[in-house]
Amino acid sequence: MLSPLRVAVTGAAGQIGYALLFRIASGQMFGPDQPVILHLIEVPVDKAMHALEGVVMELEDCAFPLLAGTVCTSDATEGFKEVNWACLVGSKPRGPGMERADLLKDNGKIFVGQGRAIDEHAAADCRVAVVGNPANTNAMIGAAQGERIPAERWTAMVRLDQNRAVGQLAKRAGVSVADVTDTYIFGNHSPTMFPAFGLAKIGNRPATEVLDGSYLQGEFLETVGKRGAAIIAARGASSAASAANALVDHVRGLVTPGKVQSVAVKSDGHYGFDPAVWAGLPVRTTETGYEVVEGLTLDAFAKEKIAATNAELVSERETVADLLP
Ligand code: NAX
Repeated sequence: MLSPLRVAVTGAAGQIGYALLFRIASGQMFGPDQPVILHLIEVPVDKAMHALEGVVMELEDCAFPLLAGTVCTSDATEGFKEVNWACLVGSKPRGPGMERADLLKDNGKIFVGQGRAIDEHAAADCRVAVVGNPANTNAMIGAAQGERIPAERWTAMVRLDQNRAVGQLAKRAGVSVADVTDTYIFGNHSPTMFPAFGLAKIGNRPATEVLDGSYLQGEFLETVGKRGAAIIAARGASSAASAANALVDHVRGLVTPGKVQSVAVKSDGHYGFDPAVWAGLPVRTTETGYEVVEGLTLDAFAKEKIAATNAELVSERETVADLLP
């Protein structure tokens, strides 16, 4: 029997948390033989902590054989103590009339505190997956607080955008999602992100041969870029099950050597991104970590889109400059 992994989830009583925890506890994130201890972290507000008690009751009622324990807390030191993975889902939603700069700064402060707590208290092998928005910049802020945990262990989630792109391409081409490959997201998790359809393949053929260029440059990009808003308009609440599913894919991919997927990581200048920003890039998992897939050919249209999403990431970095050491 493997010894349990400690997995922290912030925002554990939120929508995504509710769709996520049961999948981690059932073994879908770390595999069918890997026990887990869940560290459930919420804000120190009675309503949230009370809701969390209910979630823990439901976890108990699932009698998951792999769930070796739960820790419920609003204290970051206790929450991140000895964790091997930290899934940072919780963040402050944008309120009415709130400027984007204020949202960046308010959430940035959360990630300063959590970045420090992870660096001080997590296990030496800790890896971090940021979901809470603005996810790329939050990951950059969290990583910047660290002295012990290397910055490349901080990732942010763009896998939902990748899954959305794959779903749209398959639907349009009338094929199974399994026939759509090489679909990568470049840049920010925001409407500026670029699903690089020029690299995608459908049934082993370039997507650009299978589907119309005007669809790919127009409706496809618009649908994927605005999917989150479309779900809010239809459901009255933001994506939760698909976001939790994407996080399971993101982490599962990062612990499975040889997997290639879109992950927001410190760009180090790949594909023309500013070296200091966290950008969605195609990433291959290795035995010890991951490497950015290099050498993919991008056309002038793709380069223009990447320059635009890079500019947004650079401007987010400038907005939160006072939170960076
Ligand atoms: P909810 O508002 O349902 O839940 C968020 C939870 O986080 C709340 O229970 C809140 O009390 C808690 N929380 C807030 N600050 C916290 C802190 N400092 N420590 C611990 N817990 C804290 O939101 P939900 O729908 O679950 O979405 C969570 C985040 O995911 C949002 O920021 C959202 O924008 C982001 N998303 C990111 C996606 C991505 O692809 N990267 C897609 C889905 C989602 O929109």
